[in-house]
Amino acid sequence: MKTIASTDHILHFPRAELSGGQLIRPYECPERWDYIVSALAEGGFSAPQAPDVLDMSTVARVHGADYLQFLASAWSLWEAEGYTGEALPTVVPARRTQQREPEHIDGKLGYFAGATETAITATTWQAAQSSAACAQTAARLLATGETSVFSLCRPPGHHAGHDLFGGYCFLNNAAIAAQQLLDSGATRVAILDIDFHHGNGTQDIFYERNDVLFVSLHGNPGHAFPYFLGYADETGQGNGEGYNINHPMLPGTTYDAWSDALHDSLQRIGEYLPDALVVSLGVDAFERDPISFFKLSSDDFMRCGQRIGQQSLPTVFVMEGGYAVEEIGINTRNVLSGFLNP
Ligand code: 6XA
Ligand code: ZN
Repeated sequence: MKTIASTDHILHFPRAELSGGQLIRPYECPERWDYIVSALAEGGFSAPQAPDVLDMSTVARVHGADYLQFLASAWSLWEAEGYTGEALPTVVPARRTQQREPEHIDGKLGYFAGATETAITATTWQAAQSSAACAQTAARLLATGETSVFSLCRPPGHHAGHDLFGGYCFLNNAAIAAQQLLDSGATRVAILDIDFHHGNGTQDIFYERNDVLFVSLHGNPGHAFPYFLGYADETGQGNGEGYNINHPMLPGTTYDAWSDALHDSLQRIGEYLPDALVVSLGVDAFERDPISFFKLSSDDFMRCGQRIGQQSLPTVFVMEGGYAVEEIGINTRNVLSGFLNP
């Protein structure tokens, strides 16, 4: 299995995340990438390959033009205001307010914010584009004959909606991979999101479409980020009705219950007869993850990978979350190794 990764990930390294009322060093940190690269090398995986240059036309099919323009210009507008800190949203369009994009950068940040913990820095946009390029290159490789590819994306993507950033995400890498597979000839693509958090951005992007089936296993939104999407009764809309499946689960969920949801998810994916599968691969369902509440062990990630591998679908893995940093490499590798040895 090839790995696509970009050293540009280091260009996104904000100093601050707003968490528990404090500005802390972000959980989503550059060394996550290093631990994964090391664990893959130790496991005999081939060295990561750099991505091709990002083709924005695919990105523009999953994100709004106004949003892409915002991401590209946010830092210069922020600097022009004379601000010296990192760009964080402080005011959002709440209920019963206008949904119009303001002129001022503080207003724009809130308008495009899906959550307010995530900072934009001078070089965040470059890192986000290179991360998306990894997903796009992985999808192209799958379309030209590879049977599985791992896209080591950083920053992650599954909270990035059609026109929303937050939850450490800017461009939706999994959605871009799925769109690239469609653009390369696939008729139907399934996305399986096994990150602990609901993939609200991915759901948002494909909610009214039936060419992408979105299936997510995650912490119940009543108890877990992103809080405002991810319930089981969100099943899609219009053409997309029936093509969105959520499996929210409660605090303390172990592999027994979690794997029932995985089994159901893969059965539904099998019935959809997709040409390819994109896995949003977060490993924050891990029992020692600092910000999550599922109880999967490192061995469980191997079993999970095996179960996905039994589907025998051409598969792109796209890295999402996972914050038990010293164990992120082994847990990620276990999913991929399990997949290769189902
Ligand atoms: C912010 C929590 C962001 C969760 C990010 C994540 N308080 N998403 O891992 O999958
Ligand atoms: Zn997560």
